[in-house]
Amino acid sequence: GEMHIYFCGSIRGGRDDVHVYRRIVHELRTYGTVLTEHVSDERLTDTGEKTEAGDKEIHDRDVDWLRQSHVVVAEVTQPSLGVGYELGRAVDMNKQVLCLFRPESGRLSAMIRGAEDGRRFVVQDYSEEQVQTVLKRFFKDFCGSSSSPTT
Ligand code: 6IA
Repeated sequence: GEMHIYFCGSIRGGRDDVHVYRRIVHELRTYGTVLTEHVSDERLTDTGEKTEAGDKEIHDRDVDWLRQSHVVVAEVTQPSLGVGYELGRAVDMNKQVLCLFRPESGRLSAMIRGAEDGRRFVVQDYSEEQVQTVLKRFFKDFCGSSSSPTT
């Protein structure tokens, strides 16, 4: 069936990179259903003008989506407690994980860089122009041939 992709990006950790999230989510849609498209919604701000649900509902729904996902893709450049939490839960659920990091902005947490095992947990340094290329390689190498673009 359709591949379910859980995308993680900073919300209350800061929205500086939302344009990068948009680019990634746009590309991810060619591989399957993105369960968390709102993360790349420019109208969703870190100050919370667009709160339709309480924090417990947000948490429980997100963990549920995480459970239903086949692959987790996280943009980890902007540090976010929520993204770190989601990645920890994803590892515990034995999900296939890709972390995308733009090294120009500093050093990645040892708990993310150090979780890399070259198989289930992949950390990829990249720059914005490489989004399409790195995703293509990741889905080919780590998500099997059945998960090539469906366009
Ligand atoms: O700690 P952060 O807020 O930066 O955590 C971001 C991560 O947690 C994202 O990858 C999301 O999957 C999840 N998350 C955090 N907040 C929300 C949210 N609304 N809706 C959906 N997912 C979320 C937050 C309310 C907003 C008005 C501030």
